[in-house]
Order: sequence, then structure tokens, then C-alpha cells
Amino acid sequence: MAVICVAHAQINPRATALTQNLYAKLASSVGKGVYFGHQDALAYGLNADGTRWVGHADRSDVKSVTGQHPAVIGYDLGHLELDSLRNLDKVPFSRMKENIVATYRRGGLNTISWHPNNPVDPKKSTWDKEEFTIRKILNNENHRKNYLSWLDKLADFFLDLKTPEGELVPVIFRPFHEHTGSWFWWGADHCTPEEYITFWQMSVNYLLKTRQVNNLLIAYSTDAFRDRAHYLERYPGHAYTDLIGMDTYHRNAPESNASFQSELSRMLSILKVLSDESGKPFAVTEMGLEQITVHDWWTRILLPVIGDSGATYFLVWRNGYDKHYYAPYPGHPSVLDFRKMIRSKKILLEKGIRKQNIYQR
Ligand code: BMA
Repeated sequence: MAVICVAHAQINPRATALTQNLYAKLASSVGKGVYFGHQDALAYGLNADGTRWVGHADRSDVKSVTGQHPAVIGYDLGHLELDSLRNLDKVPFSRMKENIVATYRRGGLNTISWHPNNPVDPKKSTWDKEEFTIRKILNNENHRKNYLSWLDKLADFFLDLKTPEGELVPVIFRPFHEHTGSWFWWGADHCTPEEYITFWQMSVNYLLKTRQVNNLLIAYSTDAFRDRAHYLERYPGHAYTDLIGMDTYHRNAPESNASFQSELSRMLSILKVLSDESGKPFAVTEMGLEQITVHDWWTRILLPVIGDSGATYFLVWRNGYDKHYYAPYPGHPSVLDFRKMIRSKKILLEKGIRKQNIYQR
């Protein structure tokens, strides 16, 4: 008899009960709706005239147009490593913590990425093209110590995500993303697959074992990929990954509408197979069409592909400013279509995820 061992898909045996519950729920979420996520949703957004709002209590652009916050909220820790009080997009880390706890208390899901500066030369940004930064960290004790001191700052942040009752809030941590591309210092042209994997394993071991950060689920996310082998080329292994993800943006719409759909569908099927084999949930960890220039994009382009894909969630990128946004805001021409997508019941916002009690068995 074939025994499929999926019960131990979660990598950290010491994870808190809430984190284990969350993992079990995410791993069995297939067919129960796909959660909608938005980066920095609670931090800032756009007004109807295209100006920005920043730091309003309990506000998000998605809530302004639907009455509910997104099911998943994304945050980024870039510049925490520099002891900055605000991240690379000027979001105060103190507010970020409050919003993570508030989202947890509403029954929503928090996911955290990290765009760190270059640990070998902290003056250089995350987009620094310096080659072999990872090799230098792995081979040079001073660089490695400095890098681990950055992970300590992350660990302190994660371990400070506590409710007033003292519960540690589980979050998804998604480091060193889009590494099939080469625009970040950990990208494909700047390290070998072996170096990337060693670096990943060292980082995860440091957070989970050395620092005992037991409220994390670890997400792996490539950029667009050619095939299964390409996806797995730098995969750190089932013992170092909780959630299987990918980032993929729709560019050059509307000319590319059909090719975006077929590419998304092709890559989702590969993730689905890997997910079935490993017992790990999968997600589109970043995506979107900048400025949502196709006004029925949500129901015509996205929903037909993602709705029944088995993905746990998809997250669109931030509403940064009037030329750089991915979710509708009041007055945007795609608002009606976004609401229509939510009415399909296949895509869930805050109320939908809350009903699923993702932190309870
Ligand atoms: C990019 C852009 C940048 C931002 C970075 C990190 O895609 O949104 O403006 O600084 O992500 O959030």
C-alpha cells in the first residue's frame, strides 16, 4: 500500500500551537476559496484624486471599496537591519507590529518579505548588483557575523509580535524572493544554486533553531520560471520550506492578456503538483497589473485562472503612488469588477478568512 507522508510538511517541530494550527489550515485550504492579499494595505493608499493617504487607523483601499480589509496583508522588513525606525517604503515598524497584531485578531493572515540592503556593504541597497555577496557571507567570518546580527534584529521583531494577552502571532516569512531573476543581490547571476541553498538553510536554521523563533512559516518564492526543474534549481528542500510560492506580474497589457493567463496557468499547475507531492500549500506570493489598466482584469483575466487553481492566496503589490498601484481604490475604474470577483465567492477577503478560523484546529 502506498503511504503518502504529508503529515510532517511543516518544518519547525517546535512551532507554537497557533502556528501549527495555521499551517494545518493553510495546507487543507484547497477548494475553500482563494484569499486575496495586498502589500502594505493598512499602511497607506490612494484617495480618489490620486493623492496618497498614510497611516490612518483601520483604513485600507480594499476596505474603502468593498467594506472589508484583504484576507492577507503583506509587510516588508527592509531597513530593519539598519536600525531604521521606518522600512524602505517609509512604513514605521511600530505601526507594522500593531497592524500585524490587529490583522491576527480579526482572523486574517500576515506575510512578511524582506528587501535588505547588502550585508557586505550596508550602504548599498537591496538592488545592488554586486556579485557573490552570498559567497562572501558564507566564506568570511566578519561578513557572516554582520549578516547574523541582521537576522537577530529580524528575530527580535518576530518575537515581539504579541497580543496584549501575550500570544505570539504566527506570520509567514518570505525571504530572498524572486531569486530566479538577478535584480537583488541574492539573484541568480550573483550566486550559484548551491550557495543560495546553503545561505537559505543557514538563515532558516539561525532563526528557527538558534533564535527559536517559533511563530514563523517559511515561504519560498521564485519569480517566473520555465519549468519544474527551473523552479526547483535553488529550492532549499522540503525541510526548509513551508509554503511554495511564486511572484509573477502582468506586464504589457492588453497585448499580453492571453499569454499572461496561459503562463500563470502553466506555472500554477507546476506548483499544484509540487504541493500535492509535498503536502505544502502554495500561493502566488506577489502579482498584479500595475495601474490595473484592464478594467475587468479581476474577473476576465485573473479569476478564470486562479479561482479553481488550489492556490491558498494571491497577493497584489502595494498602492505606493498614483503611477504604482495594484489594488483598486475609491473611484478607480476597476472597482466594480473587483467587487464582482468578490461576489463570485471564489476569492475571499477578511470576512471569508475569519469564518475559517485559521488559528484554531
Ligand atoms: C518594489 C516597488 C518599490 C519598493 C519595493 C519594496 O516593487 O514597489 O517602490 O520599494 O518593491 O517594497
